[in-house]
Parts: sequence; C-alpha cells; structure tokens
Amino acid sequence: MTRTAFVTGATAGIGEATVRALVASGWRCVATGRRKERLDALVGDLGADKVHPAVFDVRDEAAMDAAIADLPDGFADIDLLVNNAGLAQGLSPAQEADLDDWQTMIDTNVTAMVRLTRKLLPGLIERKGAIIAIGSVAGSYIYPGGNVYAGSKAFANHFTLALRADLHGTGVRVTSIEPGMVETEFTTVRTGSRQKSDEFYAGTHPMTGEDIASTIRWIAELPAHLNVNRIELMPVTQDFAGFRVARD
Ligand code: NDP
Ligand code: 8X3
Repeated sequence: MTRTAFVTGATAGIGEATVRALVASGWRCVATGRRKERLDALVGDLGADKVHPAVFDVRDEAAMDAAIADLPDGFADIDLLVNNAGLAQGLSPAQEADLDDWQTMIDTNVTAMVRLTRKLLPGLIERKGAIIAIGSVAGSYIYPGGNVYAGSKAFANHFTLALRADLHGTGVRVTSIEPGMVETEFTTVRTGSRQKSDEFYAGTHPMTGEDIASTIRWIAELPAHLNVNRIELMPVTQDFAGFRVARD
C-alpha cells in the first residue's frame, strides 16, 4: 500500500530532497512551503499523483488548518510527518540581535512545529505512523551568535524526544535528526547573502540535503518494531569542540 508523508519546508534544501527521496521509494508526499512556484515545479517533476503542493506559511494557523482540511483523497491519511520547515535569522550576539528575528525563529521553529504536530497526531496514532523532526547540533553544542536559533533547536530536539515518551504504547515511531552543516539555502537565509553562504561552506565539504534525505528515508522504512530515537550527523570537517576562555 502506498504510504503518505507530510513534509514541511519542501521548497528547498533538506525538505525538497526528502520529497524526491521518498517519492523515488514509492511514497506520496504532501509538500509544503510558501513559494508556490517551487512546489509547482516539484509536482511537475514528480507527478500530481505523487506530490500534493500545500502552499502556506507555517506561522499562520488558519492557513495551516485550511491546508490540512483541503488534503485531497490519496493524501489525507498521513503515515509520516517530517517536521523540517525552519530557519535561522542573524548571527549577532544576543546583546545586539534583532528581536523580530528572534520572534520569527520562535514562531517558525517552535510554535508552528508543535501546532502542526498536535493537529496531525490523532491520525498518526490511528495509523501507527511516524514523526521525524529536523533538530540540529546547534541544540546540543553552543556557538557564538547561535542564541535563539540554538534555543529553538534544543526545544525541537527535546520536544521530539518528549513525544516519544507520550506516544509510548501507541506504535507511533518518533525520531529526532540533528544535523550539523548542510549546504542548502539555510545560510543564505540566515545572512541575507548568497555570497556569505558560499564563503561559509567554501572548502568544508558540507553535508547535502540529499545526505539528510537518505537518512530520513532509511529511518522511515525501518521495520515497524524498530525506533531510532535520535541521530546526530556532521560533515567530517566539522566537530564539536567549543570551550573558550577570556583572559585579562
Ligand atoms: P532551506 O532554507 O534550504 O529550507 C528551509 C525550508 O523551510 C524551505 O522550504 C522554506 O520554505 C521552509 N520555511 C521556512 N520558513 C517557513 C514558513 N514561515 N512557512 C513555511 N515554510 C517555511 O534550509 P534547510 O533545508 O537547511 O533547513 C531545513 C531544516 O533543517 C530547518 O529546520 C533547519 O533549521 C534545519 N537544519 C539545517 C541545517 C543546515 O546546516 N542547513 C543543519 C541543521 C538543521 P519557503 O521559504 O518556501 O516558505
Ligand atoms: C545549523 C547547523 O552547524 O550550521 O542548524 O550551525 S550549523
């Protein structure tokens, strides 16, 4: 039987690669994002029988409700929720950061994720489905300028693990995927500059959206009795050493 995934943030990066990987393995996908033309292109590439485009801003609860209510036959019974949509804005130290940037990250990475999860949970329980969330190494290891992004991803990592506890006995599988550097549009969005993004990844051999997508697909297709609780991935060139001291 064809299974259906609901993948947020499918207009770019990890989410787009995830839709492509899942469809290649026979899944149907609800693909979400604000950029309609990107979702239309995905439907054009993969087929309207495989991809349903749901264009909405995840911060808009009414739009989220309408997108869920409007799911057509064949896409309405969700077996897998991929909580992927998210962003960082800015790298300024907390004392200089823009409060609007902080609010955008909280609204997107925290509020929208928990809202969508809560709304889809009854169906996921009914079908003994799965939730895979994209947290981040930024939720475990601190770097300067990470502040609210790091906090939002610590929330994502822990909310996902907490879901596992609440869903104990339901048969729903829950996984927190926590990647390090993945070259997507993430750093262009964070810095507002494609050039800064190119400089950030230059020479680092970062992971790709496809690397994370193949991990998502692997986890989604494991036998029903097996749960990967959390998985942390980094490119070989990145590590987690971070202690610093300030001297007089
Ligand atoms: P991209 O910028 O390439 O993709 C982000 C996706 O999120 C886009 O599809 C975007 O769609 C969607 N999105 C952002 N804000 C909204 C919104 N308000 N409403 C709807 N959709 C939204 O970045 P990545 O693929 O790298 O990021 C995906 C996830 O992975 C994020 O949660 C990020 O925090 C996480 N992550 C990324 C890492 C990296 O190094 N790249 C490392 C660890 C975690 P649109 O703009 O069309 O709305
Ligand atoms: C972003 C991961 O390593 O670029 O979530 O900060 S990193």
